[in-house]
Amino acid sequence: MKRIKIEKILTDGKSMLLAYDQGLEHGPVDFNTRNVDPNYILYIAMHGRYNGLILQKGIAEQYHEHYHKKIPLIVKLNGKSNIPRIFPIAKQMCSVKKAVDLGADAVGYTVYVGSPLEPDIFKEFGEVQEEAHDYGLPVIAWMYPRGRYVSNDTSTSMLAYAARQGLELGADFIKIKYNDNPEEFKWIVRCAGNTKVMVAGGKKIDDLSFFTKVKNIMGTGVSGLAVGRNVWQHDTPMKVTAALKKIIFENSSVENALKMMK
Ligand code: FBP
Repeated sequence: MKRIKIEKILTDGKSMLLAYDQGLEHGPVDFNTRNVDPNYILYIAMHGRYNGLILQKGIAEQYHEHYHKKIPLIVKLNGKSNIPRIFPIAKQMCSVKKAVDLGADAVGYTVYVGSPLEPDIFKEFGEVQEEAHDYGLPVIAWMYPRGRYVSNDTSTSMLAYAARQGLELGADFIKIKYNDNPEEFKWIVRCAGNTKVMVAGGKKIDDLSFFTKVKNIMGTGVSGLAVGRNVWQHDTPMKVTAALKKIIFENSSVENALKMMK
């Protein structure tokens, strides 16, 4: 079996990734005149020394010369927009080979847990996972419960099932949403077994709430955070980045993180 190079997106077993695939998922509604420019995000990712930047193929290609070899790259292989209200499914749009050509250090794929199209999603994810592993590339699975059979996408039982599916499907990392309950989240992390858990940032919230959330999350045994809007929608993204790093990698307190924002 080929060795999977997970260390490329980890620092001492922990990780902080910057996600910038929202333009496809949500449209430009998340952006302002600064963060609509991919160069602004590349600056934050590189100068903030993130463990990786998550991009769709288009931005990865168009801005390649600006970031190549300066920041680990995670290429998202599937995605969807929020315009058609169809069954939740995001088909593969970028091949693993293309991601390798772009210099990817890992690939990402969204699995809509509970979707009526789950069998097709599992099949495609299985192919992507095997191909990526043939190249030694780690696979990050966005395990997002969604669709008419999912009544609560952040309940502990649903997230625990999603985490377990990530392990069973062969993801090296899963990216999941938080249930706002650190004690119960520990069970979710246990369900993921040796698959490492990263938590999604979510909608932009105030500094105290966000740092408290991250501090609580880091106490549950996760590997880290894959954050987007709470960093690049912030007025001072480099300060948030520095404060987040203190919490994630140095176990710093929320109070210390807040002081760094002054
Ligand atoms: P945020 O930190 O901005 O929430 O990004 C996390 C993320 O998983 C993105 O990678 C993705 O574009 C988005 O959330 C999808 O969110 P949803 O499917 O809930 O709209």
